Amino acid sequence: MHYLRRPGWAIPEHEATPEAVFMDRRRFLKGALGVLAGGIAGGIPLAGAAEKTAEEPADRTLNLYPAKRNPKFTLDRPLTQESVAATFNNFYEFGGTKTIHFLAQRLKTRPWQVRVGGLVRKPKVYDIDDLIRAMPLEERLYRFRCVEAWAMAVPWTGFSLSALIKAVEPTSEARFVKMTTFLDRTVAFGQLQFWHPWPYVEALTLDEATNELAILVTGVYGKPLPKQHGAPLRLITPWKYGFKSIKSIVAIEFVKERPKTFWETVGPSEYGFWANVNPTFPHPRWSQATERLIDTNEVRPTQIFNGYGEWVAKLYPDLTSRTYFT
Ligand SMILES: Nc1nc2c(c(=O)[nH]1)N[C@H]1C(S)=C(S)[C@@H](COP(=O)(O)O)O[C@H]1N2
Ligand SMILES: [Mo]
Repeated sequence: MHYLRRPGWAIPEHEATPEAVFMDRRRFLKGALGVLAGGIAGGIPLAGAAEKTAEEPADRTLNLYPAKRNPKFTLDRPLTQESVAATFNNFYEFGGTKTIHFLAQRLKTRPWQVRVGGLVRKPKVYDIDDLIRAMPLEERLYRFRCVEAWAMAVPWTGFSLSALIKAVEPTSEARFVKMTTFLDRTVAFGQLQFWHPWPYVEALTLDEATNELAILVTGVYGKPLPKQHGAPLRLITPWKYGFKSIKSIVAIEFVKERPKTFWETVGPSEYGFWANVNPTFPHPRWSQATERLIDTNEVRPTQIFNGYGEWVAKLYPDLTSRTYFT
């Protein structure tokens, strides 16, 4: 999902052109200038950003890691090297390349609130640490598959999304769960790209959201989640392409109508709502038959539902329908 000039255009990582890199640098400069201008207008010295980070309150969940591993979820491949997973990321808020881990450190993840509302009986604004402490944390080894045909295997720490859903009691009208990422252009320079539909939004049907596999993730490799992985709270739906796994969530809303998601707005024929992994339905511009492991470069055949059909195939009665797999 790299961009050329026009919105809605994306190319896989292995086809990235020098132009894409150039555009990225330009965006970065634009972002830096924006922050500079903001700093001057506000009379804030440029060191302000660094001072802000230093003020970040303590994370009150540190003693919860490492969480107990759930033995039910096993892998068919080695875990991805932690250092590779932490330095090869997609987080467009911080830029369109894979190396945004240093820029993501600008995000302040404490204090942090998550607003849970919409069609529920018990809406609530959670402080992130209260939420994490109230939920049953566990570790799960999951495969992860990006629509760009790279893959990894990671020990996530988190809790089942259904535990939170139960706590807020959706009404019978609720059919979709909509999730939204933070919006702060002074921190995330990528959000200065006015042609993108910020903030990042994702959604699941209520059936998908209450499936056992869907988890809200707060940590990885036995530690709290690094910012580039979407701290302090991100979704993981391992049977779907990675773009569904929305990062740094600030709102979870129960709605009646299917929400329009960020990538669906950018390119509906390339990054659709369902986005279930399937080797037999190619992306319009590349094959999905195989995937490349990001640390070893090993190429493996892609599995339908990323190998999680046992849990989720029942949610999609028509397996021949391309709709479910774009
Ligand atoms: N808010 C937000 N969430 C996001 C993205 C993003 O750009 N912004 N990228 C998605 C994509 S395309 C992928 S593959 C995964 C990458 O997760 P990782 O960097 O932790 O491996 O995050 C997903 N969640
Ligand atoms: Mo992705």
